[in-house]
This record gives sequence, C-alpha cells and structure tokens, in this order.
Amino acid sequence: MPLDRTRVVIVGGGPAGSLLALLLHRFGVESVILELRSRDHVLERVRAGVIEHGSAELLREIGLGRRMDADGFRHDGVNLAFAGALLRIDFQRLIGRHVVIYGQTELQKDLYAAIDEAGVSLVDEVTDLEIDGVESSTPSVVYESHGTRHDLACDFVIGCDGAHGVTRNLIPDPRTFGREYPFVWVGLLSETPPVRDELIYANHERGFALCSMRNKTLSRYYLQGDASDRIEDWPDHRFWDELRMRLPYGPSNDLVSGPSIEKLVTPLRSWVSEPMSHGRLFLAGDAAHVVPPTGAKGLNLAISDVFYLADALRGYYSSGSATGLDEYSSTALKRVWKAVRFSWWMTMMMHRFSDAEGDFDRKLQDAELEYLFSSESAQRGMAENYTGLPI
Ligand code: RFL
Ligand code: PHB
Repeated sequence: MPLDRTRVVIVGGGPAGSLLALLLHRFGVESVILELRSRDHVLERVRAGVIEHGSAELLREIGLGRRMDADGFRHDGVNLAFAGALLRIDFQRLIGRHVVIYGQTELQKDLYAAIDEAGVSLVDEVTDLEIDGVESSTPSVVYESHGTRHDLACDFVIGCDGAHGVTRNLIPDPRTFGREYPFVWVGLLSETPPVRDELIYANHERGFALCSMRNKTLSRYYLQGDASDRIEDWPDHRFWDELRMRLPYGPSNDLVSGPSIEKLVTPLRSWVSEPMSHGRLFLAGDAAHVVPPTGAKGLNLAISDVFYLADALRGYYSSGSATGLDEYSSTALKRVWKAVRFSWWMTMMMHRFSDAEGDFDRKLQDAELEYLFSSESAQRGMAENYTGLPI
C-alpha cells in the first residue's frame, strides 16, 4: 500500500474543498483533495448562481476573477413580487454593493483549472475512506482510488464533503439545530432568454416562484412544490403554465418558455452542526451547515468558512500559533447563523404555507412584505444581507 504524507487532507472537492486547497497553496501549505465522485460529475452539477460582493472580491484577489468578470453579470439589485406589485431592492443605491451572477458550475471549472495549474493533488473516485487519529497530532486517512489502496498521514483533516458527507460523524456528541420546510423547490434550466435582467422572487397565492439566469440565453427558474412532489409530477408544460400564473402581469407576459435541459426537485431545510471542529478535524461548507436556497447563501458560506480556515492554518504553519484554529468554529458559526437567519427570513416571507399554519402567520407575512415594500430602512437591511455580510 503506497504510504504518503501531506500537511492537510481535504475530504470533498466541491467549491469549499477546492477553494481551500488553492488558498493553502498560496500560503505554501501542501494539501491533497479526496473526492468521492469523478471530476466530470463534479463539473456537471447545476447549483448556485449568486456570488456575494465579498465572495467575488475574494475570488478576484486569488486570481479567479477573470472568467467571472468576463462571463458573469454584475447585478445592482433584485426584484420582489407581491400582490401584483414589483419592488426593486436597489443594492447599489442603498449600500453601494452588488452581487455577481455566475454559475457554480462555471466557478467549479475555474477552481479545477487553477488547481491543475498550481499542481495541487486532486484524487477523484475515492472509496472506502477511513479517517483515524483526529484526536492525536498525527491523523491518517486510508482510501482506495482507481483500484489502488493508499495510506496518507497528515497534520489536519478538513471535512468539505457536503451535506451527505461522512466527516461530520467524527465529531462526538455534536449539537444539531434544524428545520425542515414543508415544501420543495422544483428547478428548471432552459436555453431561453431570462424574463428580466435581474432576479425576481415572487410571493404568490399559488406558491413561491423565482426567476434567475446564468447568462443572456440561459434561464433558471424555480417553483415551490408540495413536499411529496417528484420530477415526474412536473412535466415542462405544467412548470411553464404555473410559472406564468405566479408572476406579475409584465414578466408573465414576457416569459419565453422552451424545453428544459435540466430539472431538479430539492427539499428546503436549515441545519447547523456544532461545533465545526474536533481535535485535528475541521468542517467547512455544507458539511457543517445547510441553508434553504432562498437566500442564495450556501456557496457563499462555503467560501467564507474556508477563508477563515485557510487563515487559521496559515497562522499555524507560519508562527506555530493555534489560536486561529482554536477560534475557527466560533468565528465561522457567528457568520453562519446570520446567514441561517436571513435564509429563514426570506423563506418564511416568500413561500405559501398550508392553512394548518393559520391565518395569524399569513397576516404577519403580509405585514412583513408591506413593511419591506414601504420602508427604505427595511430594504437596506435586506440589501446588506443579500449582498453578504462582511467576512
Ligand atoms: P458540495 O458542493 O456539496 O461539495 C461536497 C463534495 O464532497 C464530495 N463528497 C465526498 N468526497 C469524498 N468522500 C466522501 N465520503 C464524500 N461525500 C461527499 C461530493 O461529491 C462533493 O463534490 O459542498 P460545498 O463544497 O460545501 O459547497 C456548498 C455549495 O455547493 C452549496 O451550498 C450551494 O450549491 C447552495 N446553493 C446556493 N448557494 C449560493 O450561495 N447561492 C445560490 O444561488 C445557491 N443556489 C444552491 C442553490 C443549492 C441548490 N441545491 C441543489 C440544493 C440552488 C440549489 C437548487
Ligand atoms: C440560481 O440561480 O440557481 C439561484 C438564484 C438565487 C437563489 C437560488 C438559486 O436564491
């Protein structure tokens, strides 16, 4: 069995794992990424689309901004639809910030290209992963890839293995805080022009709808569906008819439909597992917390987690100080909880809940939206959170 040694083993080669490896490389810290899936599989997943102001700045700073700035779109605002009216939250005017529309699929391509260029080791199709000794100063990881078994000794193991990962299970007695929302999102990607230049989040009596995009000829739409819905329940014609009904008159009229090129059903949930570290094991991104996509925060939290973690590891390797590592979990969790709160707030405000929830909640939702539509201070609060709190 080949025996190797590296400083940091990163489990999971999604955005969190690949960005962490690149940040560490910049600090001269060697790492190896172990990814369960094939490269192609990781590169084909369709997921997030909104990059916060600060995340975009960080990506530029490490040389990952070129394609994002050329092919992505700067959005200075976002639209909310409610009771037939459309409100534009003008980020630029309210707080002088923006977001960038750039698909996670594209960002993942940039990350893998940068990893290859930097010569960072990325092992894909990893199976039979066993992690040992995270409570000691000499953890080790045994795994199989492409038919060969490997034994890798390291200083640290970082769990970036997403919501269905295994590293979280190595934390003894974690506290998990969570909520399942009683509906799903049905998502559709189509090669049609987006209905508006900026996103529209719609609260409609038939349920939530979201109009998003990847570029001028690729649109991404989402609809609130019942918790029991499956893809087969949403043939394209039903999706488009329903979307048309849930949008205000103007966008509804302008909507261009076409065949779907990808479709998904995704549950909406929030959960946070605390703490985010144990001994020499540290968690980052979806491995430690999941938010409903309504606030567009998941990818951005993965980015801020690994930013804190890379900085803490740099401190450890450059001066021997473990302070950053000791404080990582509490530092990251402070930002995580604010994003959990914002994602919950957006979810509660924009979706329709069944009658079981009662008229009182419906009245509160109306009041919340009417307040937001009429108060610039409330809009500023939303702009600040949507474009991203400081890292
Ligand atoms: P990922 O992307 O899930 O990557 C984890 C990686 O770990 C691998 N893995 C393992 N590897 C080795 N051994 C194992 N045992 C392993 N188990 C798993 C997996 O194969 C995978 O490659 O987590 P990461 O890196 O933390 O990144 C998180 C983001 O991907 C996620 O939060 C976002 O996609 C969430 N999200 C959005 N976030 C935003 O910031 N803005 C958005 O607009 C946005 N929209 C979305 C979203 C997520 C969505 N879905 C599908 C839930 C829209 C949707 C519909
Ligand atoms: C997306 O474009 O996929 C997207 C945009 C905003 C969200 C969620 C998903 O809140």
